[in-house]
Amino acid sequence: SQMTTIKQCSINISISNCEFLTDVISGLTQQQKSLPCKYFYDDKGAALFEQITRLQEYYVTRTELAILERYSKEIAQILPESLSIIEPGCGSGKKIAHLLAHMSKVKTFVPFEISTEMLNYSLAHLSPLFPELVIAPLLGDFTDSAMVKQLIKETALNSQTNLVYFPGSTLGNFNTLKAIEIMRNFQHLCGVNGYVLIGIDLVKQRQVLLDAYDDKLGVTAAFNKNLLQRINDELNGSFNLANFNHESRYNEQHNRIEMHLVSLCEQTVVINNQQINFKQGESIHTENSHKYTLESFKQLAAQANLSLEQTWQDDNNYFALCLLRP
Ligand code: AVJ
Repeated sequence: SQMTTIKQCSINISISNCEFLTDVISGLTQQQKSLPCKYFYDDKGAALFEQITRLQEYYVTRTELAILERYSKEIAQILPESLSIIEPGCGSGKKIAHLLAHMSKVKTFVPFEISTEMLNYSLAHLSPLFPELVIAPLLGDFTDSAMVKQLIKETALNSQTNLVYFPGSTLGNFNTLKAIEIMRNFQHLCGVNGYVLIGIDLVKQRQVLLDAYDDKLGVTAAFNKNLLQRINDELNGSFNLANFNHESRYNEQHNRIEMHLVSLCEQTVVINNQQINFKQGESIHTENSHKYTLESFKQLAAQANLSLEQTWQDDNNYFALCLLRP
């Protein structure tokens, strides 16, 4: 509850960091220590992720962009004339520019973001690029189903024909149940005649996956460890980053890449006056990135009442853009 959350915060940590602190302490006091991957993206983390997208080993971003560049005309032809695009978690609005450049039919763009700052940024960045486009920002958390229902009620978004665009294989960060819930939210958002376009990363050779999340230059390691730095900076943490090793692991059972931070020694870390003990070799699980087959994704989507209409892939079958309809 609100009361307990506030009580846990010491005076030198701002109230806005309470949720971060609560999540960190709760994650680090589990049997398998974990931290939510959504906290990777502070300014430093976002910049490191940008660097990741340009790495040799990280095929994800460039492959999706190539698919988009190659097939966006074809995709545009399938879609109806007067269309609004909703992008949940659009961030700075950089990705949508690629799609919009090929889709002259799009009348309205709805950036859907939890951060006001990012919404303002995307507005400022996109409006000069697309002066004709109506930009109608939506403030909220697309993973929160109650909030999405409320927003639909208030805006009547679902009475028009929308394309919900969710690129980057971000869906892969969520466990199966949450991924279904999120796709249900998309199904509600797009309207009965609408569309959902999702980018998914496909199952492939294990080593390709392991390397994509553990690059030679160590950028992904820095990205992973930056989470500990953020805890130090914002929550009075005492992590010594040199005492942890970045690891990418492939979990065969769940078809996912996991990122871990492995403690190199027995150590105690203090976070906001709370002690956390580590054994040597004990890990903090920091991220899941689920990989799909077209079949497994089709079944996942079906559970969200979405049917897979068409897919577009690269020549290596590394990545797929999937068009779904209610
Ligand atoms: C932004 C969630 C798509 O899982 O591939 C990249 C994040 N983590 N390298 C992914 C990430 C480590 C990325 N997503």
